[in-house]
Amino acid sequence: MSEKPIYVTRPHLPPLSEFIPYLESIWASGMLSNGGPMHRQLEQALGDYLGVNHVALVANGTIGLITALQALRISGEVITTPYSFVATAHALLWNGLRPVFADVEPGSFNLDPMRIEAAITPATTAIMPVHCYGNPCAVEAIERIADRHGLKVIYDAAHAFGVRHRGQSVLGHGDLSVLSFHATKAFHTFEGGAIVCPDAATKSYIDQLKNFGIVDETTVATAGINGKMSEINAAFGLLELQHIEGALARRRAIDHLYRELLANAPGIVCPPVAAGSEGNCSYFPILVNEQRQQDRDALYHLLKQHEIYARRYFYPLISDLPMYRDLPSASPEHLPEASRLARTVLCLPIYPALTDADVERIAGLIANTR
Ligand code: T4K
Repeated sequence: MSEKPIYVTRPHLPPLSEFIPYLESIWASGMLSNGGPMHRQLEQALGDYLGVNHVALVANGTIGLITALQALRISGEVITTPYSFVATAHALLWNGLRPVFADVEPGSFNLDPMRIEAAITPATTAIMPVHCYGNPCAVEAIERIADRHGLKVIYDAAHAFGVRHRGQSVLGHGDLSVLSFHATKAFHTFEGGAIVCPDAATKSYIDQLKNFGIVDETTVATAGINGKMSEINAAFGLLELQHIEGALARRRAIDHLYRELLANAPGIVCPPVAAGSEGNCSYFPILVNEQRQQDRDALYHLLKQHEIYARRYFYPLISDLPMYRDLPSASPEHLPEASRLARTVLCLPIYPALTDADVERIAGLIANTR
């Protein structure tokens, strides 16, 4: 039996002593929020690290998505994926938009460009794809479709911190990309997120939107929201950024070890990241296929009996949830690939503190059962 429970993820936490000087600095400045020094420094540092020019920090990824949709004044229908975390589609409902679900491509977990194009109607104004598990979407094909039909593209890049595609940050694609810095993410600020903007004017508008629409003491230009990141979260992000290379390297080593140990496990497929891309190993999804006698759910429960809490990300599909399932695009027949993934994918634990012995035990349980 297990020595200790193993969760799908655990946040990376640097030594507490390293955070104290940041707290002292916040105490000394008396600035706790509203774009203080930590906030400004983290925006700059993230831009440098990620290789993007304009980063607007937000309180979390969900408010980032909601704000991004507001910033581009999206209306009507938005084509999106059912194979994601609920926040993707909820952000559309919170803007009074109609989600239109299109199926994902076999192999990539991401929206299928052909299905996107087939879903366009006169009411479509935008596409909201997700770089699922940090695997880049077919960004070039999506861009061509968007250009052809005059659509905006907002990437839900919640999983895509540091992901590169053809040597460049994947966050440079689309009109806006939205990151999540939730505790469960490869880079985190406890809660947090960011909107990657193409230019200074867009960032400045988003900064206004996330601060109630305030321009100055007497001017409120637009009906904004409170989507600001606090100084404490931003300070933690600055510290975390100093440790990110080590944390990502450990993730890569775990990813590599799982692939080696599961290479010959019958009925288990470890999908590779798309060719020409560098992922961030923020998730380790496996596909459990019919060559295994027991299905995905049986494996999930078997691991659970050993206090290994793998997760069925993303089951149920968003399109099967009560607030979406009556949409015409939500029918399972329309979404065969996403439905298959929701039945067969299991995300195994992956996080920097996971030891090789933990990985060997998890992989052993999978490989030695049928
Ligand atoms: N778009 C996409 C594609 C997303 O995946 C997400 C978030 C968003 C948008 C929205 O971004 P945010 O608004 O969250 O910034 C978790 C996260 O809460 C969520 O952020 C994430 N996606 C989603 C994929 O996973 P749950 O419901 O699975 O979380 P929970 O509480 O079950 O945590 C998972 C495991 O992590 C636990 O078993 C234990 C461990 N854990 C968790 C937390 C919070 C810790 O060890 N420490 C912690 O502090 O949603």
